[in-house]
Amino acid sequence: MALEKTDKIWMDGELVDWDEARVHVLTHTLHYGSGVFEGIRAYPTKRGPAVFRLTDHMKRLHDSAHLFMMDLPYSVEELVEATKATIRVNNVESCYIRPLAYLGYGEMGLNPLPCPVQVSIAVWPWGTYLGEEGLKNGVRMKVSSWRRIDPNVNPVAAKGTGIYVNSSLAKVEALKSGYDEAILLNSHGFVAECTGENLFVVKKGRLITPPLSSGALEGITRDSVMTIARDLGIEVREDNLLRSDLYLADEAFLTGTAAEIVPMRSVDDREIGPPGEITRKIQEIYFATVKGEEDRYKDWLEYANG
Ligand code: PPE
Repeated sequence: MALEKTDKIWMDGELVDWDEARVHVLTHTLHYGSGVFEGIRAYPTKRGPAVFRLTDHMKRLHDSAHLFMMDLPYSVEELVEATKATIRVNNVESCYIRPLAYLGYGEMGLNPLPCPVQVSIAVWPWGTYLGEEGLKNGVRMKVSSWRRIDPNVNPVAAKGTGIYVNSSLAKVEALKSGYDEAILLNSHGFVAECTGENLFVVKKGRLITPPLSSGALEGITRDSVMTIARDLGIEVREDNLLRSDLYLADEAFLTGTAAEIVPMRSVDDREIGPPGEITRKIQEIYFATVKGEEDRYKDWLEYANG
């Protein structure tokens, strides 16, 4: 998925030309993975581009920074306004939004505390993450041989750049083995999540997702899906899952900002089958919600022009 350029990237309060948005090779985060980031999407609506749960994402960026003892020089409100301004100046109808807070040039060595904290926000059009075909008919999953990072190795509640080496290893392993995406178990052997998505299974009409104590990120799409499902009268539980629970699921799907809501067609070659009724219903409401077509969830949208 080659990046589609837009005009400007927000860097520390300035709107910089896309091709000029550079950092020094001795940037601390490039060496030690000491950054935090977010992934957000804006969708086209009748009132222009609407960012889905923008404030919640920027709060999570602040929480991630807090876990790494990084003092962000911008408040949640300032980051929200900067994001809207970046969308406006680039004139995009819909886009993926990537805020990044990183430790810049100035100090080296493992103590990050003296480094300057810098922030950038880039936006670009980004199509379906796991493909149109996957969104419609489901993806093939593989349980990874890599374990999800233990919460006492890294604070997994943080979207920390360095933590994603774990996800990338699992992703590459799955792709090279002919699958679309990986599922990571934690060090206790329970299911945690996918490389950049949370996961849900449907069993006997109930929705089950691993608890945060599994090491899964507290996904904003995960939270939205739990709300939508409960409003539909579907019981939702956070429970530890074994890999066999995946194989025996009636339905299963993954959730994330980039991936959106994608059915799982099989796990380790055990067929789950075509997307089921609950999966399709939740997908339908989610896509209507992000486009501003669901009154019930209109508070989740933050308009770039308003
Ligand atoms: N788990 C992980 C590890 C994760 O990275 C994400 C988001 C999620 C769960 C779902 O969280 P949420 O987006 O709040 O529902 N992954 C982001 C990065 C993906 C990437 O390719 O980079 C995203 O979806 O934007």
